[in-house]
Amino acid sequence: MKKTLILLMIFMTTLFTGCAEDKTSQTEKTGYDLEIESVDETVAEEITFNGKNYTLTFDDEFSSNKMDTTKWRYSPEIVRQGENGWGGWWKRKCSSFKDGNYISTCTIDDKGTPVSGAIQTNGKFEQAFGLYHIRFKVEKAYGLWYAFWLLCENMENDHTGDGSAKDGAELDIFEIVPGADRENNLADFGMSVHWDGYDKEKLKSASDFTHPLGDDFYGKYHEVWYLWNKDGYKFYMDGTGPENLIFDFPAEQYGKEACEEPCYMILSAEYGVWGGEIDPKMLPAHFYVDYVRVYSEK
Ligand SMILES: [Ca+2]
Ligand SMILES: [Ca+2]
Repeated sequence: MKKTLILLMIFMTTLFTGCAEDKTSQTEKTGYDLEIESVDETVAEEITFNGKNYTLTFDDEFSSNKMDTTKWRYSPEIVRQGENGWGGWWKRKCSSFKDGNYISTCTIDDKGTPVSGAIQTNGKFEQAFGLYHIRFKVEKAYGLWYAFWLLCENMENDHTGDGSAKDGAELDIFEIVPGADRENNLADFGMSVHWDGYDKEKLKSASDFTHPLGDDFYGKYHEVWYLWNKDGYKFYMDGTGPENLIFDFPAEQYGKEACEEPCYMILSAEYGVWGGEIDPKMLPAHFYVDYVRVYSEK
């Protein structure tokens, strides 16, 4: 009886505060180790990655309990619902900075709207090419997807539709969609390139979603290295050896030529049909980011 009351109180608290954190209810619900980890290390200004030298150009270890506004801004608070229910329900209150992590909280607010946090670096940090290194973990939840992506400002502009990504692209470093294949209990997990602008007549896209994720992926930190150069885009996970190269997009196959325009970074969670039907019992769910480090080839 007492336990029921406590759980009810926790539920009420969550219901009325929208994005409030509650470790107790989360741990009971998901069984994950919800300890937030932050590696506390000195970040080298110069590194070598697969035989090439790189210089650090951006680093956020998220070590203060607030957003570093010299690096990030909140993504616009929009309810964006396009065809097929695709969209983002980004709310500032669903972004938090705690225990050395950025946290995007995905939940249903007190009006019944699915909401999530997103931050981005436009106007603060934009770079063409480079090595992007992130340490993160996510929780299993249906109805949504988590993403780390790069976007050129000019994707919204009119493009010639020349078939080349050289003049701007959206580079989705990863998207994780826990509810995409509920029948087999697998998450869609992949990398994409979109180019020639968002005009439907001209937009071109290429993706690789051949590496679905099982339950062992959730609740644990993973590291990704994304290498973008004139040859194309390479994605390494949990190591940087050849065996860790999960997605390899040669430029000639994925946009004819590699994007040469500067892009800004976005950390986000979104809802849409791709994620399957929302299961409120799986919310709140979180996207934790321990750090984002970006390098430029010397
Ligand atoms: Ca950290
Ligand atoms: Ca183009």
